[in-house]
Amino acid sequence: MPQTLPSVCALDCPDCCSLAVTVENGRATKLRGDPRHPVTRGFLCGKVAQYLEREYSPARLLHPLPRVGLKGPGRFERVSWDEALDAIAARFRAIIKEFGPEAILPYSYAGTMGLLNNAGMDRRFFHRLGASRLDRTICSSAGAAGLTDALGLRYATEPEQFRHSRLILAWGANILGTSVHLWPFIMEARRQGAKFYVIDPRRNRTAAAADRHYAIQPGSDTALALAMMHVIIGEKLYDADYVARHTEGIEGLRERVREWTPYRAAELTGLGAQEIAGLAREYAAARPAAIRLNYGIQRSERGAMAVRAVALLPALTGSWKHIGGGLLLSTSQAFYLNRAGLELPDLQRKALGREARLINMTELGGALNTVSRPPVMALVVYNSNPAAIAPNQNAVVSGLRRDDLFTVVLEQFQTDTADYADILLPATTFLEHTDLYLAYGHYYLQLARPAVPPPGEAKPNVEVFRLLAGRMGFEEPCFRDTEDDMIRTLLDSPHPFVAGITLEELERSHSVRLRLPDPFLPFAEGSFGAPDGKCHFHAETLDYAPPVESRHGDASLRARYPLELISPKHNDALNSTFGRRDPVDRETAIIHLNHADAEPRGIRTADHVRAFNDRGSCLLAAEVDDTVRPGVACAPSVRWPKRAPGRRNVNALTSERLTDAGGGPTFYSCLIEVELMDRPRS
Ligand SMILES: Nc1nc2c(c(=O)[nH]1)N[C@H]1C(S)=C(S)[C@@H](COP(=O)(O)OP(=O)(O)OC[C@H]3O[C@@H](n4cnc5c(=O)[nH]c(N)nc54)[C@H](O)[C@@H]3O)O[C@H]1N2
Ligand SMILES: Nc1nc2c(c(=O)[nH]1)N[C@H]1C(S)=C(S)[C@@H](COP(=O)(O)OP(=O)(O)OC[C@H]3O[C@@H](n4cnc5c(=O)[nH]c(N)nc54)[C@H](O)[C@@H]3O)O[C@H]1N2
Ligand code: SF4
Ligand SMILES: [Mo]
Repeated sequence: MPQTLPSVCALDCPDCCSLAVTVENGRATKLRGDPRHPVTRGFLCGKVAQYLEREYSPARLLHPLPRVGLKGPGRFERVSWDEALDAIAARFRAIIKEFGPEAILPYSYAGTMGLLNNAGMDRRFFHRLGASRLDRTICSSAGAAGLTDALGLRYATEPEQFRHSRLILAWGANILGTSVHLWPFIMEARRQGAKFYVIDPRRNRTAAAADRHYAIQPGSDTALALAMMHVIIGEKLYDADYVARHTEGIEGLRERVREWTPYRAAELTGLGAQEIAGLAREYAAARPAAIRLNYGIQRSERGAMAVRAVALLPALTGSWKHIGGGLLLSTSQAFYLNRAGLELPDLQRKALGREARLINMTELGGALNTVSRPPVMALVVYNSNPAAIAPNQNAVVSGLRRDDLFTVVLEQFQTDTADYADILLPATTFLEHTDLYLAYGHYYLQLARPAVPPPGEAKPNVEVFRLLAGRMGFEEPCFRDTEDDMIRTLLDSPHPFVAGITLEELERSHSVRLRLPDPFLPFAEGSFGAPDGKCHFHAETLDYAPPVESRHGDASLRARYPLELISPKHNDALNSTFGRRDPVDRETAIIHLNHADAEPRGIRTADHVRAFNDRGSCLLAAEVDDTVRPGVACAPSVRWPKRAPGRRNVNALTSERLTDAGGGPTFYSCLIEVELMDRPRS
């Protein structure tokens, strides 16, 4: 008899869907979105609707595999778990003896969003070891810094409320590609007459479906936001009552934005001055107006400032007062779980007598190649594929190739990173292990139990680090915690948003709304994060300068590399997770160009081109389709480098330069040149 079991999509996606898995004879045969979940609403995105192909792929890793031969070609031979774990522990001991524990570096991100397998037993293990800590900046840290600066708290408008909006701005947010469960709410609003505008350098799937597309130049959003404030304040379109009661510094802001005329912003953004003024007026007049800000705008050099500037707009218009107003970037901060209890950072003191050093994951290339004290001598990679996704790929790969670097990789598939492993360990998928999930695009906490058994000898990250702790002789009881113990620890939090949510309740309901008022209007009455509860404009630090790598940046660099490259997410990919799929591979091998740039270079659609700058190069197929404006190029990400000729993807072009705050990557501030390589015969 087929059974239907609940689960949760663990991918790094704001929607964190609730799943219904049909299981027959221990095998999953169908995956659907749970119709009862208020955000999932019974459907899945295209990539996960086909997840069972990945789940049962013959390419899944099944056994522990030490490498044979050189790093890179990826040849491995099977051993037992005992042999593999003993070998890792022995090597760790030798490295600790010679270099100290900080020579060991974990490298992980959000291959799974499940809290236990993302930041559970692994954190305990590395803290107890005294390993270097990883600053997990690769995605959202600039945006988090900017949002905190603006609001003091990272709360957001609930997705369900977008159905009540009259004007919705998708600002650096490819909703139809990267958070599709917001779309039905937007459609509902539009059916009732709402307008939907997109602010994005390329005409993506979402822009193509919008009422209007503002094709802004990359990295210039702060200029647009400042000019919108110029109009809103100058024409007295702001909510004077809300501003007086719940904000601080309007006079300073008025002064600050006086010089930010739409004409000035027009030059920097590539938009028309009238267009900018019109957008500001419409935004201020619409009640309610909601902004879906996503992480696209903060992957540029001053990305934190850009998020901050945009996030001040709803405070100015008082839009937080309305159901369907405000702004949605991330909801994750509201999940006040006992993360310290899960991760046990105090174990570092036991190992080192202090906090371990912190290494920024965006600078992995630098960390592996520069002499530091101690040098990084061991790398443990899980939930991530740095050989594909980290910037400055040539540096990353030359680091991974180091003979004296001991690399352990926990993976489901043989990624590029896995090819450089000394020991490759088979990992379970979210359908195969227990985990607890918060979300960054809604306010539901969810529990998933294994729906199917793991293939071969694959193990959850939790189990691998538990076993390694045993091998290292760690005797603290926390290393014997079960998954349920860890979930109970997480739920042991006094915060009113989660107080009283129990494992038993989660077991019954699978998905539990945080204890929030319904509707949740986080800043309707102020209650911003500052001690006085106000939104502080502190305009003296609010300003715009173009990224060094942009058309208004370093002129001599631009003379050599005249195109601004963005490499946003592909609609049917999830970073590099689906890089094995042929259609994804084909479409992440494309660079979109404007005619005005392609023609003088003799480039036509389908031509093979080389994209290059001082950091490296990669080979791509041109698509001359004017989805970007002149001077901009767009290469959807993230391809598996080993599927590309020359084994490089666009991250061979991106730099390790960090954002203005938060230590984030600047993937979308990247100047390149493109040249014709050859024309495939048709
Ligand atoms: N299909 C799919 N879904 C995903 C992912 C995926 O790879 N594929 N990845 C997941 C992850 S890890 C994340 S972090 C989220 C990210 O979700 P998003 O933030 O929505 O994704 P991005 O593609 O980074 O950026 C969104 C849009 O910002 C635009 N953009 C780039 N530079 C600028 C700029 O300077 N200004 C403005 N206004 N817009 C700009 C891009 O063209 C893109 O259309 O999506 C998640 N969901
Ligand atoms: N050029 C460019 N580069 C980018 C971006 C971009 O927009 N452009 N986006 C950046 C962003 S926003 C992000 S978040 C990063 C994402 O970078 P990563 O976090 O590295 O994400 P993925 O490429 O999806 O790789 C996740 C890996 O984890 C594995 N995995 C999944 N579940 C588990 C598990 O339970 N256990 C173990 N051991 N492994 C598991 C998957 O098989 C997959 O190979 O990429 C960044 N890189
Ligand atoms: S990737 Fe996102 S939209 Fe797709 S199923 Fe998972 S959570 Fe839902
Ligand atoms: Mo991300």
